[in-house]
Amino acid sequence: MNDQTAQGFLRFPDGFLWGAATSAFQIEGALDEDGRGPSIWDTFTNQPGKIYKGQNAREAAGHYHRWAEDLELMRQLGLGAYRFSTAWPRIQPGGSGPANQAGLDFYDRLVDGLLERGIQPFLTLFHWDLPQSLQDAGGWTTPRTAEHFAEYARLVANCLGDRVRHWITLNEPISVTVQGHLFGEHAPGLQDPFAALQSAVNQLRAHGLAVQALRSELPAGARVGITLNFNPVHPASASEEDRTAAHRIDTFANRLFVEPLYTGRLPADLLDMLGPLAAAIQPQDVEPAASPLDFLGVNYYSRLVVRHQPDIPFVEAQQVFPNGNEYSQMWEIYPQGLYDLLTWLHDAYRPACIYITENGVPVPDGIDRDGRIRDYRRIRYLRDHLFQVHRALEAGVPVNGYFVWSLLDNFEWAFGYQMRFGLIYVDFDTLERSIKESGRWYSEVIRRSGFDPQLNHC
Ligand code: IFM
Repeated sequence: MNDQTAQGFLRFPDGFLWGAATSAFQIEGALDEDGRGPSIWDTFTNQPGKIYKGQNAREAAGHYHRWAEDLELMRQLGLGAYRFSTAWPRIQPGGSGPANQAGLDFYDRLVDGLLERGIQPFLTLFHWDLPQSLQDAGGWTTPRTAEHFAEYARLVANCLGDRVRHWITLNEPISVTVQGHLFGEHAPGLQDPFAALQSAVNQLRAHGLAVQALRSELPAGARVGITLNFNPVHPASASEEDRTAAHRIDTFANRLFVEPLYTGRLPADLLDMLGPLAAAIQPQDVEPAASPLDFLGVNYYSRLVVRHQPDIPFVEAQQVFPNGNEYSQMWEIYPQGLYDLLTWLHDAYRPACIYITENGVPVPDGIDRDGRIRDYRRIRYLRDHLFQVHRALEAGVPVNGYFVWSLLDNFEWAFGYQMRFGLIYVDFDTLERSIKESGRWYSEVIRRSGFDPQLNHC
């Protein structure tokens, strides 16, 4: 735990929401059932060499058929909220046109099941599974996809708006832009800076149009937000060059999406950095993104340490991994970054309300002889990050809830099933579920609305 001073039990405010999160493509499986259409991730996972060991999400965690069992597990954990995404290709198999009723029915049952158990649904409309037919027509490189997204938002709001209070438009648009359109590590697998930039602008536009559509369909009292992921950026050294490199990456990784939400404009220094590339976009297309929000969803996993690297186009910076820091299978473990991030967002943009919509760590868990899953590293990670959330609350940041990523072990995109993020272990042969030690620990945190940071569980 970083910079922790001796103190007792850390209590979170009354009404603080404790949740866990998932996304449709990562857990549902049943890709060809009940009229679901193909998504860009179905296509991408079928291409050789894209996913660890050629794995796919045809079954994933089998949630489409095991949703009732999963609801029971959520109840057992004592969750106050559950963040899930609706699969656009289940609801509009071709990406536009009338709703596929069977697709909507699935989420209808899920929402009723959550409410029966006193668990608040947080619904994300887009967590990366774009209908393939929209990709064939240009995907996020065309503003038409933004119009289609608003229509889809309207359909879902009409069906579930009487019961779902919290709505999230997009999940992590920067990942779609960078990993999907610049590095080609995610669907749709493009490596094209022009397309990347267009995807950013069109996602911002889609978000704004969807907020407007949701506001016109949802009852008063509905809460609308977006989920962005952030990585505080630190220079590898105190040199002027490294500090400039860190600023450039920060503009791209952290400010590209949040700034238009609060100003209606792309960051001016971003446009300078892009130079001739900026001709690929109409900057005024992002104006709808400034439609007022009820909350900001924040995903936090790690920070970035960068150094000057003139060979890298536009940003002239490169990530480095200093020796001596603690790393997980994917990223550096840096809890202090969550406090820094929350206080920065509060100071810079004053969001009315923040939910941590994802935070978690991959751990190579296994079942011990006695049936227990001793994922102590995850407990330490969650404890140390919650400690920083508590610090941010004390500093006056309006954090209203926290969601662990993830409820279940699931399909971790290009890493396939190699990365386990769940509070609940999934045996991917049998789909049997078992609550991990971290799930039991989190359940106690929820029950007591806090924890004692001095207690060492590991
Ligand atoms: O699994 C992903 C999730 O889909 C989006 N946020 C980061 C998680 C861990 O990589």
